Amino acid sequence: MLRQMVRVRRLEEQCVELYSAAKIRGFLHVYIGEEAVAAGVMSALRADDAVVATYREHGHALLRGVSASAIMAEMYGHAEGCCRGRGGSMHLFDAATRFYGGNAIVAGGLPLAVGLALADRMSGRDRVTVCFFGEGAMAEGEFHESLNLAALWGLPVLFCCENNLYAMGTALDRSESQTDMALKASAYEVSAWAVDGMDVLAVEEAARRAVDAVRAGGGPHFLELRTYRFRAHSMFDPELYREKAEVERWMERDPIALLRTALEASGELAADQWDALEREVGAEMAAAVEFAEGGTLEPVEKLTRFVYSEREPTARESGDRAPGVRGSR
Ligand SMILES: Cc1ncc(C[n+]2csc(CCOP(=O)(O)OP(=O)(O)O)c2C)c(N)n1
Ligand SMILES: [Mg+2]
Repeated sequence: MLRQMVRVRRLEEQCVELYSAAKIRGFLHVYIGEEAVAAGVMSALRADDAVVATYREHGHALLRGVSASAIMAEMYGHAEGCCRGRGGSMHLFDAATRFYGGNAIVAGGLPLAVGLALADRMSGRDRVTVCFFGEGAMAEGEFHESLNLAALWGLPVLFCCENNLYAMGTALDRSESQTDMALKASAYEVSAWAVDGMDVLAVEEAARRAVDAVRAGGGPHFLELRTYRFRAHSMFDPELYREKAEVERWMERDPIALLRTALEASGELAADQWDALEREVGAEMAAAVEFAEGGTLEPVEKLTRFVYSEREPTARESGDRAPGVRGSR
């Protein structure tokens, strides 16, 4: 898990640098400081589970198994990226790892997760769908609709609220009357509890417990991961809404430093092992940048490709539709 968190940190530090060099354009929201959440939760999942995330999702994609190279090429808008350059930073997507985005709409991923879980339930599969979202999403109608239906129908979803205390420049206690997110979720008869989101071991343990309960048919569960973003909301944020001292206080609980220190103290991480880890991750990210640099742009005439599915409808899909309507075209 230490390695996983370092991979996410180094990937995003690289992205910030490339953004400043105008190699990456558009919006860019980094997860720096919050890595323990994705690392802990992902380690509790099976390969056939599904993951839905937000626009702050580079780390989730990487830890789900999308390669750093495919992510970096996507950041560049190149055809070799995981969405052939059509998604960019906010819309990473990869069907092979069941990573369903990358959603730019706040709370937009929640109904998608409920739909994926409903499909699994109807098909009799014991898969779990994990949905990550910020605490800002809990002020949206979609949060309430999704929690209600998931609970009512007992669907296999794990809702993971990444509570970093701010929604862009708005502090949680200035925008929501109930600031205890787990309590708010439990209003829907969903098992919900809060976890220290800077402690990857605590996150992993809670996620494993929750995922096991969901998979065993216990219905939706909810985790409030209490965390903090060390960087600005996006690359266009002058950060006028919080004190530097507050950021520094949270940085003392950097999830990577916490685990590294604990492993060194217990003798499980020697100095040369840390150096090797840094070197290997550095090489992985350098290779990803090189891959992205060597990429190509899709020709303009192909830009509307994939707006509609190119797959032929199956007989069942054709049969299910009204006469004259052909599949998904
Ligand atoms: C429906 C909708 N409303 C507003 C926005 C603009 N917006 C983008 S990010 C954001 C803040 C969301 O905060 P939070 O859910 O806490 O996630 P965080 O960025 O802290 O990870 C807002 C309001 C949007 N993308 N979608
Ligand atoms: Mg937030």
